Amino acid sequence: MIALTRPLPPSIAACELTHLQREPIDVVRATEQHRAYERALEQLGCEVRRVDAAPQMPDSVFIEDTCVVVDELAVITRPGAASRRDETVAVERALAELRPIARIEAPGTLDGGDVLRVDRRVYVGNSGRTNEEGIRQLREHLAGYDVRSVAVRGCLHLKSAVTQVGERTLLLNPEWIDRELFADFDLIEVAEPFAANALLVNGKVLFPAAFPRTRERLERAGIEVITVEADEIAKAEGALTCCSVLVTPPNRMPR
Ligand code: CIR
Repeated sequence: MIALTRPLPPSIAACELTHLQREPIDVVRATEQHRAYERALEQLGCEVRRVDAAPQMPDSVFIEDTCVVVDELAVITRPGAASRRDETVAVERALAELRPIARIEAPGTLDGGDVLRVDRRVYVGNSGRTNEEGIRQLREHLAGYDVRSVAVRGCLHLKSAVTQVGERTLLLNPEWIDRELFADFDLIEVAEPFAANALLVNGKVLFPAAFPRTRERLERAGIEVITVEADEIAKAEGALTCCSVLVTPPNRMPR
């Protein structure tokens, strides 16, 4: 598995914030946490490829929002926050080596953080960042996938509220998303509000050290959990999935 990441920019203090109060961000500590995250991805079997740094783009470390990658193609998004739209240029360049490219065009908006794919099913959060037109365009690009628009409330992105933690298991915060939407999955509910964003990599789950009670629930369900410190990055309203894009190398894909 290839993990695309992007260096943490020194301008991160000027990031977009929607549900959080602005707090000072220690860039040195945030950078250390980001490096530890990249090391954890390597330990989980990923080849980490860093997209060119964008020091003047405060949210550029949150690379997940700039694209949606499936086996067949990569869809370059049009992020909902206007301040983030230029982030896609370098990501598109990196992805062009790995997949055919499609794009979300105006007036559509879509953030990758709103897209949860499990096999051929794709849930897309109709959030403050992603609009119906963005979802319609994504559905057109993802022919053969079952693309479902879902409402999220009280959080930034769909994947703030629900992520995949096992083949048929999702971790979810029922305050922010309806459980009933995922009735055909096994569900684990968070024990801490911001704990629903976990990153499943090669059968193991990367998870923030800040949420031990939710971690315990995952482990009780037989899930192998690797923790990383991510509290400094969390002050920019970013979680773990946001900091990478996982891409199956073209030569390892089923034909
Ligand atoms: C933003 O508001 O766009 C950034 N400060 C945080 C983005 C986090 N991305 C994600 O959850 N996928």
